[in-house]
Amino acid sequence: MVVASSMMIRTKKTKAVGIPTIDLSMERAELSKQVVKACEEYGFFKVVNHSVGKEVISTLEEQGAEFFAKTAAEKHRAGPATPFGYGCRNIGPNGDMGDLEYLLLHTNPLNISDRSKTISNDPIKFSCAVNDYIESTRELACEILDLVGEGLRLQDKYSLSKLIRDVQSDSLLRINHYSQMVKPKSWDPSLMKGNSNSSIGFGEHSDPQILTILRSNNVGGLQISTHDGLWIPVPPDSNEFFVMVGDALQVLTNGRFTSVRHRALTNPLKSRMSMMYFAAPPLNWWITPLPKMVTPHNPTLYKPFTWAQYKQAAYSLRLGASRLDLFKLHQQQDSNLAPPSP
Ligand code: GA4
Repeated sequence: MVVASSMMIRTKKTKAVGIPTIDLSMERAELSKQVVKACEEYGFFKVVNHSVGKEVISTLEEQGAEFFAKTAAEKHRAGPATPFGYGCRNIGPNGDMGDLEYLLLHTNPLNISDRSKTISNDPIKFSCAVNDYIESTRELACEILDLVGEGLRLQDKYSLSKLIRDVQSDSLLRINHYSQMVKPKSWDPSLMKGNSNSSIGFGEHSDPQILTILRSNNVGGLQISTHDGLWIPVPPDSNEFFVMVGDALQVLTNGRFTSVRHRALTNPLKSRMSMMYFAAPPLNWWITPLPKMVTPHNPTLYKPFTWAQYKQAAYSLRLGASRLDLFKLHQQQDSNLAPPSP
């Protein structure tokens, strides 16, 4: 079974509301409060005044653009993505498709230097660009997790960032490229209304990890879903980063934060490139609600599981599945969790 790929979007309800924007230079106590509030209300926010260097961003963007400008045959030398390497249209192992091509990399420097040989004609330049970007976005993720630790008044405010600082961390980097659509000869831009010429670039899902740090060029396409199921288009901002709560952070906070469901639509006129750092713990680490988040009034909602077990569940299901339901203590029946059809 295959999910819609070039399907035109007759979108359900969308809503024009402000995306929470958090200025990282503000006073610490207020800052940690705002971070917690945004994680609770949207599971999503934009950060400004971050400390990631402009050059670190532009160097990786150039390397990505250089790769995606290659011929299909050259790009396929870096694939197929199983799950790492170059992928085109296929997302994951269960038949999900999207109008995109991508590079998916493990953040371990040895894996990067190995992969770079099939990705770039100058593998050292490519791996340096990737490693610098990972280092900077990991720091940003740690800073945000420490703010969460402060805002939630955890006994050890570093307990969340420790999960992703470990050298064995299973964090990933993804670069997605959504080409502008090829128009029929008779295509007339004046006929275009709203999103009617867009297709699904990357279908609706939540990220399994703890936190995602996303940056894109100045082309729109990302949409997030609010808790009440409305789609909000996210105005692009190439200088700033967007932060998303992942499934693992939902569990660590015992459901106080909810992972944000999101999707990407293609733009009929411009190509979009996005880069995501997915912050994850080592494979054998346990994901279980933090002690502070469990009280007699708020008993634990999830069974304990290792990150490896959660990944295995994620890869056995479709992209859009509510995979956390499998780990809830009081499970509800959900047709969305059926194993993929053969
Ligand atoms: C979604 C978030 C990340 O992009 C990703 C994706 C992964 C993949 O593309 O290989 C998954 C998807 C993501 C969730 C469910 C599984 C795994 C495709 C898929 C169907 C790299 C990740 O970690 O999970």
